[in-house]
Amino acid sequence: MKLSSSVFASFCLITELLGIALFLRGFFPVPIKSSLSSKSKLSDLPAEPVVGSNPNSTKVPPPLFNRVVIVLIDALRDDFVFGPSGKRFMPYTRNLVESGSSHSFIAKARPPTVTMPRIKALTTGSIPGFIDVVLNLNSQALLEDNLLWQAKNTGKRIIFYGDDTWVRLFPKHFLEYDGTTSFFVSDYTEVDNNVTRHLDSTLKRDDWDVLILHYLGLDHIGHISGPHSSLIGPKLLEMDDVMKKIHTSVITTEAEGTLPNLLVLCGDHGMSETGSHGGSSEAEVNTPLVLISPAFPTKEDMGEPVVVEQVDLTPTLALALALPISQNSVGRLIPAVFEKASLREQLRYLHINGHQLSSLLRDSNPGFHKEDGYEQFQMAEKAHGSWMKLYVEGNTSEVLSNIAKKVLKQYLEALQAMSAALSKQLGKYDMYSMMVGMSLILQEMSVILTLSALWTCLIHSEALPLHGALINWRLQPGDCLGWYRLKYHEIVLDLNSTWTFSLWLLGLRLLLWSRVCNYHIQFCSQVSFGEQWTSSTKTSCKNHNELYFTFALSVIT
Ligand SMILES: *[C@@H]1O[C@H](CO)[C@@H](O)[C@H](O)[C@H]1NC(C)=O
Ligand SMILES: *[C@@H]1O[C@H](CO)[C@@H](O)[C@H](O)[C@H]1NC(C)=O
Ligand SMILES: *[C@@H]1O[C@H](CO)[C@@H](O)[C@H](O)[C@H]1NC(C)=O
Ligand SMILES: CC(=O)N[C@H]1CO[C@H](CO)[C@@H](O)[C@@H]1O
Repeated sequence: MKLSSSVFASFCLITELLGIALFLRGFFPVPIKSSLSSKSKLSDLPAEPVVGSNPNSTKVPPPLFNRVVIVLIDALRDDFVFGPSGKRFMPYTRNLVESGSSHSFIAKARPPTVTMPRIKALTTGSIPGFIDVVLNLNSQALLEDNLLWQAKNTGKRIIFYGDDTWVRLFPKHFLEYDGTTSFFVSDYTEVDNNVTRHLDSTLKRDDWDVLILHYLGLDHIGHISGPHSSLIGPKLLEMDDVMKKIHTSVITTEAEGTLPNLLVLCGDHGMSETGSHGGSSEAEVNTPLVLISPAFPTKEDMGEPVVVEQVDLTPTLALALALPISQNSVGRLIPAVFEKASLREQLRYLHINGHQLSSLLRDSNPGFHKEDGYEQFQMAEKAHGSWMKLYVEGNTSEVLSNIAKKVLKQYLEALQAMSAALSKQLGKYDMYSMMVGMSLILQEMSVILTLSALWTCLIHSEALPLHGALINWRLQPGDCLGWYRLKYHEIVLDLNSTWTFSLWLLGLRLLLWSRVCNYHIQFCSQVSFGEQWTSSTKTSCKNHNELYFTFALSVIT
């Protein structure tokens, strides 16, 4: 059979690309998507469950806050606020955390701990996959249902100053914006001054509802000289000043008759001991989350901050502003924020969040019936209905509030289980397409190798050593179709026929691949997504932030 070499070459190329594509499809978890194509609407909300009577409410409870200011400090690690450096360099904020009307949390960011996927996580409530690391530098408008879209859709006016990634993700959402470029890592002054210079005038205006600030300077200092650099202190002091400025003008001075305002301090990801980020070590994953508002009770002492997921902020803010929760959000609301609402409203918040999570679970997991959380939610919803019946009947006894507390607990457990099931699913790999993809590549490699070996020895036997040079072996051609002698230092391998030779090369590649894959699959599934944070994986992963990239490279080469 005669095969033109260009046809053959294109055939090889197509197979290789197909193989790589299949493999990558399996490796990057398919994002969980709701089956509804459009965005969440208030009118889609389920009615409040009431046994017997006809429910007449489908609304979210009224908003808890009037204006919201979100201060996002890039690479703000939890100890920069809650640790000793927080005490030294962020005294004003620390005072609010310890004895102000505030709630403090450690928000766990999921790897990859890189800015763009984190912004997506904070706004959509879903967990972006590894593919987002690749797209980090090339972010495009975010089309998925998200908090900012929902806010804008209900007429909220949003102002943004800071990292221009936001401007690229949300090109039409802001009433006013000023994007700073994160391109020059050596600049840690101007990036922040460009944000702060707008503060004085913006804080005096009353034509906005949501103000988002994204400060990049701290992250840049981390990249330049690490978390123990002498530049960190002054930067944190500067950030503390910003917090003070906002707190005194927006939070403590409120107009009579309006709802209280909310100030949110958070980080997108942390910073490792070397000042980098991207991986899944504790220092990179733990970010502080401080919610400050006169609506919250005053603290007696700080205590240990509760651990929440970063994505929990999304449904919390949505419900607190009376917006629908974004469709693909896997977060669950933070109960502390809703403590002051009436029992009926608290139950309603949990019901809405549970309904959203259970719809997402139903759409993304064919075995959703068997999930514990799903069943728990159904039961809680029923109990909620019975409670509402008593409530509507005007029962005000102690029994009523006791039942409500039980239902609250049931809901919270259901939310936790459903959120965990969804997050786990995001971490699953499609082993089948990975295998098919890999074997396609390998088969194609073996064809090329065999043919090239044949070609080499039949036609150009002088080119034979080249083949060996690739893998650092010295090759001595004997009888061409007969045997090869491979020599590597003292080891001599006699290989009979080109076929055995190709197989041998193939084996080498297979070994390499399986080692890389095995390592990465274990690494990623346990550390990035799994719930089991054993101490051994923790230590073994500390220094492997760059593994995601190595892996992508090894797939492609
Ligand atoms: C429904 O509306 C009626 C009249 O407006 C009110 O009395 C009743 O409490 C409402 N039911 C619920 C469940 O809110
Ligand atoms: C800061 O603002 C100035 C003036 O608008 C602009 O020229 C400069 O590029 C900005 N710096 C950064 C880092 O975005
Ligand atoms: C309230 O409901 C409880 C439980 O069903 C019942 O025992 C109690 O008598 C009711 N109280 C009133 C005032 O209706
Ligand atoms: C290792 C081995 O089996 N070598 C054999 C390869 O084939 C040649 C001739 O075809 C034999 O002489 C070798 O002994």
